Amino acid sequence: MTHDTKPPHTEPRSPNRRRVLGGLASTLAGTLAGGFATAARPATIAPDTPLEPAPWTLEPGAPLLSPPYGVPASFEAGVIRRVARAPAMPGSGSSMTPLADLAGSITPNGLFYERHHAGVPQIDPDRHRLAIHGLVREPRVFTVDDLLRFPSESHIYFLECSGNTGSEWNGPSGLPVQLTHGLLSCCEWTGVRLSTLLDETGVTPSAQWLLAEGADGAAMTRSLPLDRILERALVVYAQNGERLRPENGYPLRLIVPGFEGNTNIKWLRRLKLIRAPEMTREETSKYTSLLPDGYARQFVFEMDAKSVITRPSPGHRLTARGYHAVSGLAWSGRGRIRGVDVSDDGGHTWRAARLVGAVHDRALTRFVADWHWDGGPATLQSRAVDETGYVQPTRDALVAARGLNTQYHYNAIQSWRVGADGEVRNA
Ligand SMILES: Nc1nc2c(c(=O)[nH]1)N[C@H]1C(S)=C(S)[C@@H](COP(=O)(O)O)O[C@H]1N2
Ligand SMILES: [Mo]
Repeated sequence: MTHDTKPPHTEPRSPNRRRVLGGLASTLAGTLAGGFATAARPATIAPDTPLEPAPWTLEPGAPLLSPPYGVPASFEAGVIRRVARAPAMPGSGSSMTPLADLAGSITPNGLFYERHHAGVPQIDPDRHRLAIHGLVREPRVFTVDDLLRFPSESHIYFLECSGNTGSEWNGPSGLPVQLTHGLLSCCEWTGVRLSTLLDETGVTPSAQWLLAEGADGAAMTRSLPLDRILERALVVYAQNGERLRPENGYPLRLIVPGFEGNTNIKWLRRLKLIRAPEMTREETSKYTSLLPDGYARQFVFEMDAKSVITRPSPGHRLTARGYHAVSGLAWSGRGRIRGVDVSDDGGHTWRAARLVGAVHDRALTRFVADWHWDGGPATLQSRAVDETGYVQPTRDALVAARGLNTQYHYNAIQSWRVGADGEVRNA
């Protein structure tokens, strides 16, 4: 790729088609005739070649309701959640979303990553209750049916575990993107605004924080600063149009958009209005980050802007020189993605990628960049910038700021190396 050496973000982020094609043509000029590498073009056929009927056109297909709840094509059986390592005990651990195999920006429910501290409780929705108590005027207990009577809202938000990409703190892990970045998913959540429920109970002026507790064996509990979450937090009962999956919090969960995954309490059973943080296990021993100076960061809620190339990524092999679309995901816990730059020379030069589809607040955003592989070694990287102007850091800058004593909030620029053999590696 012949790079622009302009600083990032001096170009419009959504160039029109003419500019894209013009840019591509000039990028590839001199190397390629006709715009695309001949080696990368699909097979050609003579104009009058008769097309043989495919075998599956010769008989009727499977009947309706086979099965009644639809499943992916059997040929896609390899597109599943996977674990990076066996959990220490059954019920704990996490499974990861196959990011390299997904299109667009929505994660199908069956592929949404999982993180459980004590397994998945099987909760009967008719027996489940959500209590709101503490510093309120009128404590209340809600059934799921009660919540269904409130006005609902639907919003697309990503969810990312604060441990996501922790594998890369000590340098390239060799893992594929599913196992480096797959504690990350995005869906449309439907439920009731937290503020609507607090209007029901009334909140006393001394209530500054909110304690949220799950009904699982871990009784996962976190304190949240009320003023920072009230605008967006939701108590949800549905994801991508259907009720929450058991593993994602059925029948009720808290969604705190942009905040680290663990604050999004699943199997939500209680919200307590409190004066100051409760200092639970999850905010003292866990989910704090030890800095090089011996101090620890605590209550690190927002997930910093981050991006990763999902195609090509480790495990893929480029079989032809010439044009390749480089595609990936970008997100920020502080708002919308403003832009993504892509490099093929390890970050020496950058080009603006196109943002594809709607760019939602605190949601995964798909980007695509045109790339010409000259057949030599290359290092592909992406760098996200969010609407606050925050720029995704290099690994060196992140390690300089945070040190190597922490497992959480790794958001550095990720490198995928393309060898002369076309193999893509995390090395
Ligand atoms: N009650 C409860 N809530 C929980 C957890 C849990 O173990 N129990 N795990 C947390 C963590 S660490 C993360 S990253 C997210 C994972 O949500 P998911 O399993 O729907 O992807 O849920 C959070 N909420
Ligand atoms: Mo997490």
